[in-house]
Amino acid sequence: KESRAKKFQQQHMDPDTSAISSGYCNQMMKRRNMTDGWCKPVNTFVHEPLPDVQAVCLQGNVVCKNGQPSCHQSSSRMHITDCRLRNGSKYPKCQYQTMQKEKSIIVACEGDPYVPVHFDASV
Ligand code: U5P
Repeated sequence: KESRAKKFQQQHMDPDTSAISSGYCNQMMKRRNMTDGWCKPVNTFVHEPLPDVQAVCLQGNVVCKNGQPSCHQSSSRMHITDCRLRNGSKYPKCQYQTMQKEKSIIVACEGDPYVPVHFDASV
């Protein structure tokens, strides 16, 4: 079984994309297997190097949305793309809105090495 750390990378890491087009989310949500069996409603991709995102686990400790204490907020803003399922879009035709942002990210971390395993929010 795939580790939670690898799944985080599959669902949320896209360091190397230079230009984001309006079809980015439609393509990426499918390519990264988030439209299998359902349309995942919201998903964020981070366009920063993996070591920079892993380093967030050493940055400000915050409480996660679910109340767990293991979340961390990046001290710098990061380039991200939020994918949001369009109103009325129904599986299997998952249609997403693509929104580029520069925000601080909040991730949950676990393990040894202590690495991101969940994307909680951007602020
Ligand atoms: N999610 C994101 N970015 C956000 C908020 C949520 O990618 O800004 C994804 C995460 O994968 C999260 C899932 O685990 O949506 C469910 O989020 P929530 O409904 O628990 O906030």
